[in-house]
Amino acid sequence: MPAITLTSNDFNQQLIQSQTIIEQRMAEILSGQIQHNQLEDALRYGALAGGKRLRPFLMFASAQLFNQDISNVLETAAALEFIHCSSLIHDDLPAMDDDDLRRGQPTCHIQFDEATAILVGDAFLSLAFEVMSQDTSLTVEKRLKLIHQLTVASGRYGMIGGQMDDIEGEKKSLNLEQIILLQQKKTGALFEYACEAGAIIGNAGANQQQALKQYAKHFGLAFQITDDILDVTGSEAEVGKRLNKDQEAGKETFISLMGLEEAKIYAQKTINQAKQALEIFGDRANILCDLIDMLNNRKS
Ligand code: GRG
Repeated sequence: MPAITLTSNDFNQQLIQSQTIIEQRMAEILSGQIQHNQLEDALRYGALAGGKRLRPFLMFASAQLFNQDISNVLETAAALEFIHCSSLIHDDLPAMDDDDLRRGQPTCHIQFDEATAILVGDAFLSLAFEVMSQDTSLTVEKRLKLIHQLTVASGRYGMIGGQMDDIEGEKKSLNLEQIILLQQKKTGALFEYACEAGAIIGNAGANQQQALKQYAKHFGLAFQITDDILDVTGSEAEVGKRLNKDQEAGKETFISLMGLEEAKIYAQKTINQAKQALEIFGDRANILCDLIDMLNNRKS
């Protein structure tokens, strides 16, 4: 695979460049299937219809700290994004959040049907590990470690476990500590994996790995707080819909627990802690600092 680097010094340009690189690779992987049937159409629909591609960007930026070319992490980043896509498709199902729209488009089960959406989510999960197991640019040891860590991050100890905690949380009232733990599993685990994978591929030392882990933990928390803030400060139509949904489900959020103003302060404090964790990397970590700053100003 030819060398690929993020070339622009402008952060927004780098983000766009990274989105283009990952989407091209995901499209290539999906076009490798020659049959055109409903599953294939739905896979492309679920993977290639927008999204900020934050997790691949985190992985690229982490790997670049260790002078790794993006081509070395591209397959792992695509696999992670496929798992993220699978989680969104399953999360939108009637048995879960029961959403009709995702990124402004009909959700997978609305566009196709429920059975197809379940199978698409399952297929993305398998595809992720198919892609990683075939990544011959990495040693077998690294591949196995990356695959193992992704099973942990996405499975019962991570994202899926967090989703279950979230569903069970609807029946009881959770405190701040419990909400943080739940979100760390449900949403944070994949962000943490993105940074961890960059460090594994880049042969990071123990203190560098630890620094990135701390950054990623704070990134996940800041992401969730700002997501909750967005629910009450975003466009009116979306706000009404999302707030009612959370209220109906009886879910606690950072806003319900601490109020909007406190949540904003907490988000900023978390962002600052994330940046402090990266101090050992000096200016080389600017791109990761810019990314977490972006969370405060995001519109989606
Ligand atoms: C995949 C087997 C399998 C199970 C899925 C449904 C589920 C188990 C987990 C839900 C996990 C989930 C949806 C967490 C929420 C994460 C979140 C806030 C997603 C939004 O992330 P963004 O903003 O999305 O990065 P975009 O649209 O930019 O990609």
